[in-house]
Amino acid sequence: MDLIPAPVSFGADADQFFPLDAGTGLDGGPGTEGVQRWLRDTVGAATGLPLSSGPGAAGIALALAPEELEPEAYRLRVSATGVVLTGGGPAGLFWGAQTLRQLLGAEAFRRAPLKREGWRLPCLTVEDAPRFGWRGVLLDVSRHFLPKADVLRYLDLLAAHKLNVLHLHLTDDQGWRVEIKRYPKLTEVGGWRDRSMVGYRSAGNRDNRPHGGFYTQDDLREIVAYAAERQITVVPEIDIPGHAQAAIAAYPELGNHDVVDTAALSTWTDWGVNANVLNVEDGTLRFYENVLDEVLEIFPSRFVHLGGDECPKEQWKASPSAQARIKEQELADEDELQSWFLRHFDSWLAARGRRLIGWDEILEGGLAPGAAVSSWRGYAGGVAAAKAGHDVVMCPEQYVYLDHRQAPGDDEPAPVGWVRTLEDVYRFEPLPPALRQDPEAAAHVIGTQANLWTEFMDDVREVDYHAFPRLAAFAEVAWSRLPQEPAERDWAGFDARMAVHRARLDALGVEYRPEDGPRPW
Ligand code: TNX
Repeated sequence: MDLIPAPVSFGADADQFFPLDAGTGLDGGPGTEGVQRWLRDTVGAATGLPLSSGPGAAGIALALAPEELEPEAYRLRVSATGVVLTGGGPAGLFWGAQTLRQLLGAEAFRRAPLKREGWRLPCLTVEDAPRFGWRGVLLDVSRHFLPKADVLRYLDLLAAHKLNVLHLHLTDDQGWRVEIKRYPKLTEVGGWRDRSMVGYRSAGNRDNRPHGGFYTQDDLREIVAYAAERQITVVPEIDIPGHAQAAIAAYPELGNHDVVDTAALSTWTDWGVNANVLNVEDGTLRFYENVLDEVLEIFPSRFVHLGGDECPKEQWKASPSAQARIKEQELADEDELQSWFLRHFDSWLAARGRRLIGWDEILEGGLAPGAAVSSWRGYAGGVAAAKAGHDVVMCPEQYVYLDHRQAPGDDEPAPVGWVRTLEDVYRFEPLPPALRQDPEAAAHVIGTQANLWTEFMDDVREVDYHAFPRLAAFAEVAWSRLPQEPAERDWAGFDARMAVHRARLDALGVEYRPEDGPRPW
């Protein structure tokens, strides 16, 4: 039936169908209301059928069976006389509803009906459950701001692919995107810059137009609530101690003012790794605790991402206050200083019932005790962390960096040279051989993630082009039970299903990379 991601098991009765019409209703007990609402709002809108709920409504029965199924698992039975969708929890039920929509055909992905008759579901039984609990996508809303409406639309796109974590990269050198009431200059100053670099790490070539924007706390609460209705957790990232020039531009006292004139800095207009990192003074620790106080109020996510990537240590080497901290804490070097800094926030978060996750550089100088790791520079960091008993999200840039080109050729819009094709993503295996041979360590791989950095994507059309169709392949890697040996994967079979899936994306209005790309626009 061309489902993406492929379900665990699937059995169809050929040429038998359940017809949906104006009389088809939804029937379900407590805990199924959210999925009923979603079905009515989306499938109802696309089909023009009322799909009314309530006593006497019949046709599509929704049920929860927590004693029988895992929370994210579901079973979908369609017979000629009715549909029964059972979820282990509301999440499983919701993922089952996504499958149901795919079974109705691409037209069910529109927002208004082209026809009101002839809707039918094929008779079948699907049993399904995800491989990984963390099936994430990073959206970098810092390098280029993505307006709220686009983020909400992305949550719908993630849900349609059974992806359940949106990692929002909210701060970086080039922009601070989260309103912090106590420190308004973070968005007033750090939310804006006067131009962007156009090439890849090639200073000098600028577009000479301003960029910026930020989300109010209410915007973010809305995003979190909209995500929760779709069984998606929003993980906020506040990147420290590197990738922080926007914050330093707003509050120069956060930078290494004893070695550079931080008051002269502005929100960065270049891409790459930036030398202007946070200082390690008490005032900076307090500042970020206050920031995180507000962040925790907005985001209920258990994990809070604190970055930790690409923090050059030159300024700390020169800074008397950083050196004093190294002495005071009896640290060996600047790597240990970064580790000390993150450990502080690891225990600060732990005291508030949260957990720190950071990029794999946080392994250098020693991993904070409760920290989880996003392994981006290949698998090695993730393997080391998992073997040491830390949780890991595998997101190696060699496979799942969606800012890398989708095909060779200088006419591809992403100036980043590496090529990660749809097939490369499909053949990505989150568990490398070193972990497949070590089940105890492998159990610490809580999931996988695709990362979309937006240095070169200044609107949602660009984001669509780079995200899709690759996110469809990634979703199958994260959800389905594919052969772990990449060479054994049925790429041709997936490619054939993609032909059907592209029609779904068309109906949703996703401007994915055409098969015979690059894009014509
Ligand atoms: C590395 S991945 C970065 C990002 C860039 C990305 C570009 C990571 C933790 N750091 O800051 O946007 O490469 O591909």
